[in-house]
Amino acid sequence: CKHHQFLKDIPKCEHHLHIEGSLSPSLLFRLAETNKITLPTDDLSVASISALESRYDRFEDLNDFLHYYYIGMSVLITASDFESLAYEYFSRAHQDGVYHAEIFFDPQAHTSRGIPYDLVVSGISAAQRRAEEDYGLTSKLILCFLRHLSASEADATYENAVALGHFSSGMVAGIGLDSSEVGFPPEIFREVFHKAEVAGIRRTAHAGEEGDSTYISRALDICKTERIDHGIRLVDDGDLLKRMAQQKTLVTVCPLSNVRLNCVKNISELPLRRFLDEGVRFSINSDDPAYFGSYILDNYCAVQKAFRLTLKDWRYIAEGAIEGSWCDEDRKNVLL
Ligand code: ES4
Ligand code: ZN
Repeated sequence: CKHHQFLKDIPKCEHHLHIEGSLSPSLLFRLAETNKITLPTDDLSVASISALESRYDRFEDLNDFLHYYYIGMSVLITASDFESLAYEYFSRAHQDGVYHAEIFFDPQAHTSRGIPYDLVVSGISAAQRRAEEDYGLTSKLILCFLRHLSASEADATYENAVALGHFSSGMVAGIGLDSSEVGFPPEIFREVFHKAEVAGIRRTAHAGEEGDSTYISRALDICKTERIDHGIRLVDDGDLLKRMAQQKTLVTVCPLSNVRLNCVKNISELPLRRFLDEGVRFSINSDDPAYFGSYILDNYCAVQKAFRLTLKDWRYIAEGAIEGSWCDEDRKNVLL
């Protein structure tokens, strides 16, 4: 776009990125071959990169996407596979001007197919260390619970991470909640979120992507989340919007994801102007870049094209993203 270089040069923090959603079709087919994984022929008989990309171009909604997302990640077997996946993401993010990334991972999507939890974390951690050495890109890991699974399965996943010392060591910085939203409200997971709060562990949840604004208020009030992922339905509750502005709760918006999954028809329908005017802090993110065909800078460009923001607006967005990050104050001061 016309402002490409300006937008590229903005020091970015990414807060809403599913590492499994950065599995490119080329890495997917490469790992399927090395690991001798037979992909289900009815869905992934689209055995070419371009055929798969064109299927990805036609997601109907969140669940239609998730179907492909869970099949895709079945090629991830070894710690080195997870390291390749994450390092590929960090390299691309670095090119787009990302200085700090807080990335989600879905342990239950791996343990349920026999891949040990600590193998997943050790692979991703290795990539995190290399990205910091090679690019100076700092990162945090956020463990997400799959909301279509039970509260007790979430609890077992949480306790396993606690037992391995992953939260106390900082190897995992926080917890999140993702997968199918409607019908799986946040309060199902109130107990595990409460435990995390008591233990001083950071908390976020996907809310108000396809679900209505009460999914947002329930995540905040019942699960005591410190952030809201997506949160685009926030505009349906003006009081809640004002409260979030006052409390500086960060909303991690994913514009092109919302278009791809038909949450909105056009980016211009997103409430970003309202957020700016009312002082709601938000960051702009890619969500599942390999599935939506767009990385973080594409999202920045799409927002600029739709909203024609000013330098002042961009400064406000960039600062909000740094201030809303879960890195320490020293790192924030370097970025600010
Ligand atoms: C997701 Cl866009 C989105 N929403 C909910 N859960 C997810 N998992 C991966 N991407
Ligand atoms: Zn997401």
